[in-house]
Order: sequence, then structure tokens, then C-alpha cells
Amino acid sequence: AKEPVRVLVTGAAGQIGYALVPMIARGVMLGADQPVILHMLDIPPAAEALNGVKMELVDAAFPLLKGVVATTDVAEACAGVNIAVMVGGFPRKEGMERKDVMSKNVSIYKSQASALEQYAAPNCKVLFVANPANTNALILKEFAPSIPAKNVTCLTRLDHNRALGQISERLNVPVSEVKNVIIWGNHSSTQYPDVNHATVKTSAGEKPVRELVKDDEWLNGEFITTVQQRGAAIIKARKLSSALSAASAACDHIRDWVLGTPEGTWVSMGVYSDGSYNVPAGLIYSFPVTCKNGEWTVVQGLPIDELSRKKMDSTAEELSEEKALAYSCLT
Ligand code: NAX
Repeated sequence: AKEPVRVLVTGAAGQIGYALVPMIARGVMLGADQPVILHMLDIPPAAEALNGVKMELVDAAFPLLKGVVATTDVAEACAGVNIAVMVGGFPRKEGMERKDVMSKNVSIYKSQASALEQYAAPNCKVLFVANPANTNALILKEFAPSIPAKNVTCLTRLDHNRALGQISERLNVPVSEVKNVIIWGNHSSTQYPDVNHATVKTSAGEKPVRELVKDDEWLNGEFITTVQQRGAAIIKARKLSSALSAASAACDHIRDWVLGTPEGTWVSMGVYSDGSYNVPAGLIYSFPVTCKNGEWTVVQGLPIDELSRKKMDSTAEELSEEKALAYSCLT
């Protein structure tokens, strides 16, 4: 039998946490044959709710779940974890300046970074979900210098999946037949959902999305804004932000990272830029990646047209600004 993998979820008493922990315990994240031990961290005001989630996990009697650590102690939460999904953080409240929220989060992730560095298992993989996800991941990387940059990522898979979903609806084909969309850049409304290399499996073979949709105006306009604004649309409809789709995307991200992407398929992940596609090095930027043996690689050599270039640069600019703001909170 396989050794259990320890998975940390921070902010586990929150909305996404509540959707995510049962998925992990059912094997959605790491596979139906992989036992797991869940580590759940939240803050003292949420301790009772966190304990309630733990009670429900016990009650669900998940065969793969070999243990649950529910705690408000960062060191205990990080001890021995192989995977860390960072969902908890300080939300922006009405009337708060971006800088005030950023400073709160910088101090939270500074201490969580050092706890991971000290107590997590070697080679621990980190996924940032809490917003601003790209920049929070960068902060964590800064404060956990012994964690390799390649192990620190952020979630743009939800945006990627939203793009697949929009194409599937538009063409009335199953979403499983659509692949290789790309989310470039920031997990924010400046992200660039790119379909220039995306394809659909049809009875006549694989066809480019552009050829099938036959409506560049829609693809270059409404499609892009729909994906960019989808989070806001969910809030408007549900009066709560996306949770089940975010949790599902977090599982997709880790599963593909650990177990590999299918041959011929790439996914979008926020990763540390090495300057590929002329994206400034040193940002956490969403790229198309393939994964093998637990490591991601940016897909190289895709032709980039002028419209794409502009959009890729403007989302990079926003990330550089966020980075500067984060650094200005460091003192
Ligand atoms: P909730 O407010 O429901 O949950 C957040 C939880 O974090 C709460 O239980 C809170 O007590 C806890 N928390 C606060 N400070 C903490 C700390 N220092 N250590 C540990 N836990 C702490 O938010 P939820 O809807 O679950 O969303 C969580 C985060 O995900 C938000 O930052 C949100 O913006 C972000 N999202 C990111 C997405 C992405 O695709 N990257 C999509 C969904 C989501 O909007």
C-alpha cells in the first residue's frame, strides 16, 4: 500500500475549504489509490467551525483518509506536509486600500512561508489560491528561499477551465473534447484567455477552435471578457464567490502537476517566469505548461500574434505593479 501524502489546506473553515477537503479525501486530487492525511489550518475565530469540518470528515468515513490535523497553529499545520494549498488570507473589505490588504497578507504569508520552510517535507509543492494569487505566491517564494522556485505556483486553472467551458457551450460539444486553451498572466481581470492554439476533437479529427467557431469577433471580444469577468458573474448570481469550481480546479492543478498531463495536452499554471515569451523574469505568471514526473515545463515556441502580445504585456505590467506594491509593504 502507498504511504499517505500529507496535504495542507489553509483557510480550511472557509467556503473553498469546505468544498475542497472532501474532494481531497475522496482521491480527486491525488488519485483513488493514494491515501491522504489532511492538515487544516485556520485562525482562532474560525477554530470552532474548523472543528466542525473535521467532525464531518470523520462522519464521511472516507476510506482514503488516514488522519486529520485541524489546528490554528501554523507550525503544527505545516509539519511534514507534501502539498500545501494556500486558500486562507485576509479578504479585501469595502473601503480598504489595496496597499492595506497587501500589507496584512504580506505579514501572514511571511510567517506561513517560514513555517513551511522549517516544518514541511522536503520538496513540498505549494499552490496559492488566495488572492491576489500570483503575487501572494511570489511573497511566499521570497520568504521561503529554501523552497525551490519551481515548487511555488498559483491557481489559474479555474480560468483555464472556464475558457474550456465557454468554448464547449458555444460549440455544443462536450468539454472533454476541448483542449489547449491558455490563460496568460495574472489571475485577475487582466488575464488573457487565448484560444489561438486550442482544438476540439471531432469525428473528422482535431480541429482548431477558431475554424469551428468561425466568429473571430466573439473570440476576440465577448469570449475573453466573459472568462475574465466570470468570478464577478458568479458572485452576482450566488451572492458568494466561486467555491466548488475553485476547489475542483485546485484538484486538477495538483493532480496534473503530480501525476502528469496527458500526451498532447497542456494546462495553465501560474509559475515563476524565467523570461519565456518575453515575460519579465521573476514574476509568477500563468503560462501553458506540461507536467511529467512531478515537474512542470513551459510549452515553448508557440507563435504569438500582435493582439496576444499586447494582452500578454498588459497583464505582465499589472503583475509588475503588484510586485512593487508587495515589496513596498516589506519594510
Ligand atoms: P472564505 O472567506 O470563505 O475563507 C477564507 C478562510 O481563510 C476563512 O475561514 C478565514 O478564517 C481563513 N483565514 C484568514 N486568515 C487566515 C490565516 N492567516 N491563516 C489561515 N487561514 C486564514 O473565502 P473563500 O471563498 O474560501 O476564498 C478564499 C480565497 O480564494 C480568497 O482569497 C479568494 O479571493 C480566493 N479565490 C481564488 C480563486 C483563484 O482562481 N485563484 C478563485 C476563487 C476565490 O475567489
